[in-house]
Amino acid sequence: MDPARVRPLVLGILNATPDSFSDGGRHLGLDDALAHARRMVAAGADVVDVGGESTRPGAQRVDADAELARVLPVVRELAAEGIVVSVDTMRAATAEACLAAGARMVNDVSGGLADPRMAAIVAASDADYVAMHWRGHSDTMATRATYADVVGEVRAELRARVDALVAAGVDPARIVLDPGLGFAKDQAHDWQLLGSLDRLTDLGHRVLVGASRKRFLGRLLPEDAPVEARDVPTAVVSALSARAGAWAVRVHDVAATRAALAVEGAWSHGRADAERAAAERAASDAPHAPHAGPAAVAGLSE
Ligand code: PMM
Repeated sequence: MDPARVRPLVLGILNATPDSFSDGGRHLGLDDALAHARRMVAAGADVVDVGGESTRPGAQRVDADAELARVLPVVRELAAEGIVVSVDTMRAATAEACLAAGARMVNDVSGGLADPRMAAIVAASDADYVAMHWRGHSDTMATRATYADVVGEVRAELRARVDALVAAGVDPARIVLDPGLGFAKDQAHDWQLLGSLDRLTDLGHRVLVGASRKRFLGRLLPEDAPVEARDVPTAVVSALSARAGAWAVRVHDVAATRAALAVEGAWSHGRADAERAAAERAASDAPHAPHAGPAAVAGLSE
């Protein structure tokens, strides 16, 4: 890992939904949503990811007008304030309207599969596009969590999405890949994907990790732990994702993830500094060291 690398970007989650599993729709009102977004930016979010449709397991779809009415005013206002905004939507029309209102990134949990117009809308913009691994809508995704080799299959299915998006005119440099933790995956699948993140980064695209407050983290905690208790494991996943080469993490608790990323960054720098100091010591010692040519190296001389 390159110690000089920049830390992953932090996307702060703004769910403008009444039924989101993790913030219970507390950010439904426009003023509340804006205030929460500003707090996340103050805590260190690089991007605010605004979504108007819950994708929690079993969730029903909201209609397109309702989704747009939830997200568009939030996107417009935050973008006008100079905040970098991503819109979390599977709908091309919502993406298009939000891009026109100033969103700079489209975060599509379906990777372009839910709406055949999505690729063309993204291709016509200069926005980044997150293509998440997805096998179907939330009401049926649990039944699709069947894999012989989850890492290989997710990798292949993401690669197929990249091929389709590029064929539709999307610049490959703007595509970000996401393993889709919890989407048609059980907890063992989620951990295998996290433990093999290098198999996704080696596809040559930036990788985003969305683990925040998900069920597989809850399983590590006492049964009665509140959902906010998942913020510590989320922050640890953020730090480990940084080490594994993730470009961005998508989280609810921005401050906790920024702290965890600071620890990981300082740790990496500490290691690099120690290695540099050791190399400098070796170099300055070298002229005084006894000659150790090949013949003098024990066991290698004839
Ligand atoms: N997870 C959720 C929603 N959007 N987007 C991306 N790119 N990756 C994810 O893992 C992801 C997502 C579901 O979680 P939420 O209800 O807390 O937003």
